[in-house]
Amino acid sequence: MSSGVNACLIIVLLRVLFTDSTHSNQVMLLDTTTVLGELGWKTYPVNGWDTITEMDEQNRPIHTFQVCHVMEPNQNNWLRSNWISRQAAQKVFVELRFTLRDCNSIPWVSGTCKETFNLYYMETDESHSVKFKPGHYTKIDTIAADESFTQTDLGDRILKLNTEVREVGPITQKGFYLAFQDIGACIALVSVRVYYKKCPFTLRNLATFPDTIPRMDSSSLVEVRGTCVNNAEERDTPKLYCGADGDWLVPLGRCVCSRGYEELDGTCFACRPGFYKAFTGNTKCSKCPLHSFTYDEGSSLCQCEAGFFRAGKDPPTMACTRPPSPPRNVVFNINETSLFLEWSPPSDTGGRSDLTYNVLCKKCGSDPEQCELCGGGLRFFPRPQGLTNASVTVLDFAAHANYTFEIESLNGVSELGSFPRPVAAITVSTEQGGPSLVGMVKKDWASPSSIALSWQEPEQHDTAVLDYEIKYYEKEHEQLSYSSTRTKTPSAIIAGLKPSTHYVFHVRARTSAGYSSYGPKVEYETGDDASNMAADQGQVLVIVTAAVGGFALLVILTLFFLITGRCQWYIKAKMKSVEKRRANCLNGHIPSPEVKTYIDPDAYEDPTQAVQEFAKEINPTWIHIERVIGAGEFGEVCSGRLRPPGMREIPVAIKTLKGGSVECQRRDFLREASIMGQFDHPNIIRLEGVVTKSQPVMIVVEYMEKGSLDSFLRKHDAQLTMIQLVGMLRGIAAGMKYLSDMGYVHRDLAARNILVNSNLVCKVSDFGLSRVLEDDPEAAYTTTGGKIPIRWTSPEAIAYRKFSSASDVWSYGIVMWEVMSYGERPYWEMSNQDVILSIEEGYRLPAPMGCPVALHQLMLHCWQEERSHRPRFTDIVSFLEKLICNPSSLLPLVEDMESLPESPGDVSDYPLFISIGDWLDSIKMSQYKNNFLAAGYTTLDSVSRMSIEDVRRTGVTLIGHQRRIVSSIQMLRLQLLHIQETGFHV
Ligand code: ACK
Repeated sequence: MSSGVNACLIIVLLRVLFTDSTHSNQVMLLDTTTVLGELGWKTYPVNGWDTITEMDEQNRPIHTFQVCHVMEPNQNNWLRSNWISRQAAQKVFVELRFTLRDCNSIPWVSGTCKETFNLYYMETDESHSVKFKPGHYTKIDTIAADESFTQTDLGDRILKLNTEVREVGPITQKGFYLAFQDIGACIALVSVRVYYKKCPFTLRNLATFPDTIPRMDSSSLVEVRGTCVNNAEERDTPKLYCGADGDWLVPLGRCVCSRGYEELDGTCFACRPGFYKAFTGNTKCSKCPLHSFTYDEGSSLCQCEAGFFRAGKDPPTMACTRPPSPPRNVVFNINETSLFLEWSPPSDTGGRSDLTYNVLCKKCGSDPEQCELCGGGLRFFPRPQGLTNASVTVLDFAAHANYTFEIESLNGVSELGSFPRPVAAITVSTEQGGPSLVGMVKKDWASPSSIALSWQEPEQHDTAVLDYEIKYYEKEHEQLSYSSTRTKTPSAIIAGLKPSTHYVFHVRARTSAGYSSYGPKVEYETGDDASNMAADQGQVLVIVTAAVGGFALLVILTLFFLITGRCQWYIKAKMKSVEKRRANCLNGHIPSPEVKTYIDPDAYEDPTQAVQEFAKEINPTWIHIERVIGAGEFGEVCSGRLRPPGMREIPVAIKTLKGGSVECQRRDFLREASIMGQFDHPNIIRLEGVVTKSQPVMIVVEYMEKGSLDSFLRKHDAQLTMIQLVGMLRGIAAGMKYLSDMGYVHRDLAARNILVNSNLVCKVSDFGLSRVLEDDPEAAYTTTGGKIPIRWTSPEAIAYRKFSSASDVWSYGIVMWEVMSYGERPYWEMSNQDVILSIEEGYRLPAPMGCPVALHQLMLHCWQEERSHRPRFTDIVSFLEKLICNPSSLLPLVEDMESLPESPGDVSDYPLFISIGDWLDSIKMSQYKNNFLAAGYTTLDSVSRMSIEDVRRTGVTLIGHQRRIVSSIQMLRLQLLHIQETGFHV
């Protein structure tokens, strides 16, 4: 039977099938379909297999091997390939495509016809043709057809092509032969392909990986290390594993583009001029920061424009900045003992926030050219240099002197700017009748350990000397230290001295107008006789008791109570006398009138009666509405003017009741007027009247130009002076004192419910009892069913609706915190539930940045769990007035506390966090844990020393988050200080 049956048909079909069927991970060692010339394969015996080479339509040869001796028994026909080089392969794949005829389809062949053939190979290094010896060949497999020629019912023959692949290996010699043994089948072998597999060259994660041959053992992978593309650097060693099938597996590590280069389609391209990339990584190039430029490609840093600089620690991503302009509006306030200088920040901070001030004191005579530095006598609080607040207190200045203070603003790049730096100067004369110098200091007697001195009283104008200060030191150790003591009389016995030692003394006087300068220095020697010691000690005791006991005790007590903030006792004990003095201090303070009692409008059977009693009816024609300023629960809030006949026109805010409101809404709306109408206080929003007899129903109140306090603070972040802030707090407290004196409990005291006028006077508004709470978007339902503004409300009011003036005091503490943080949201994004839990656990809001210790301590008192321990509004008003009268008491800031020797107060009330993670969790800043760790802050101790700059450098860019973290760091510092002092460790 002819083996050429259908051969042509097969060939055409296969040409189509084989086209482009190679894979990129296969390296072809032999492909009979692509061999152009004769194949040259050998057949044994020669008449066994037939080699047929035909040309396709493109004139390419098609090699086919056929055998079909199915009628004859005992067939043993061999076909042998040429020598095939194995190249890099350890294991090769042999792919055979063939057709095999089904014996059943051929009549009369049973017994002789076979349906399989055998595949053999032989390894050898010899590439030249070796003699064929079947016994040298190793069998790979018996190959059977999956499909064969079959015949349909209609007698049509259908072509079936088989593809079989066999693995051969390991192959160790340089090459091999393949052999095909036919034992009596009808076969057409249409292609033989021999290949091995490799993992092909590839580019992954900016690293290249070379062609790699897999291991023989299919279960083990080849680890391949990648090489970074140009201008890229290893982040983690880039690796891939080459699998047995020639697939790359498990990519590990990567390369990232170097500084000045950015990634695009797997390569690193240089940044364009005007762009830069400061860090290695797969970020994009960025535009040069403000006030910087680059004309080069591939820049990692932009240069600063002329006049702009980068400080050493400024990141390259930061805008270039310049030194600040000088401070503005320097003012002073002087009393008998202290000179308070205050100024406004420079109009141009140079683009930086690390602003500080240096104060230099000069004494100038009549010729302003001949000034000299003030010398070491003056004391500056907190310090003369590196001030972070725009104020300083000067102590120990001499009376009858002219001081010129030069104040310069500095920032992180001041050193790089030009010199001399511009300053703001102010001259202060202390010529307010201060004491003149004391007369000559004489030695009355000396013992081995003491010296008695006396001097002439200074010539007084009309102020009495309060006391004298004697400063003395060992002559030989002048530079090391000095001591001082005080006496009320013009004599003193200085005890505790060394025998036979020279001491230098100088004395100054203090009157209500301040200190005199120190008188001339005198030098006296102690005696060498020990017998007078007992007498000395007796005298010293008297002096210490009289001088130190009388004056210093007062000073220490005052400082103790101001600074440690144990103000409740203090407030109660001291406020009565302060009350008397405050009228002198606060201009325009009006003593409270006789206090009335508040009457609940609900006590009236007919609520309209309450409105009529407490609110004036206004004729709507007197009202001129100008514009809508907001939306209230019942309708729009407008601004406009009110001009009752014969009276001057005043600006007003008009709350309207929207049309279509039902009777109960009208009643609720007017209830606020019935409440407000009962109040008359400069810090309570004033009701001008109501319109009830025509539509729309209106409530007319005084106009508050700056709107509500919370939005006002947010708009003026960090722009108010400490005295302005405390003044606003005092106003709110005064309004609340008035309300509590009248027996009215507000229940919704919060910055959003305070209005501010153009003079920054704060007035309490939003009255209406439970309705207020329904109205307040902050109010949330509690487990007991009420609706309560959780963050502002005391624990007892939340837990069992125990509202009282004491719960208003708690809310007032929160308002203080809102004010001192310029409208930050109390407890930030903590959930209401977390707020309640943390309060129960003793957590209290930390001091906002720049908050004086005295104010934070007052807040903490307002947040005492036991409500009877909280201060009353009357105490709060008095305390704040005292602070206003003594601005220096506002100078110690919570962040400066470490430098103070006193105990940090009630910090033990705060939870002690154990890890940085716990701490960040507690302030809801968990997202920065990695930033802190990456920046090397691994202990709370190291965190407690961080400045705001350090916090920024860790990558905290949002101002609100910086604030929150810095406030908490201040608290942390106090805790650590407390731990050190008490020895209490977690
Ligand atoms: O924050 P604001 O500007 O101040 O927006 C709200 C808005 O109306 C809705 O309550 C403002 N507002 C309320 N009462 C007065 C008032 N007496 N004077 C000025 N603005 C007011 C408030």
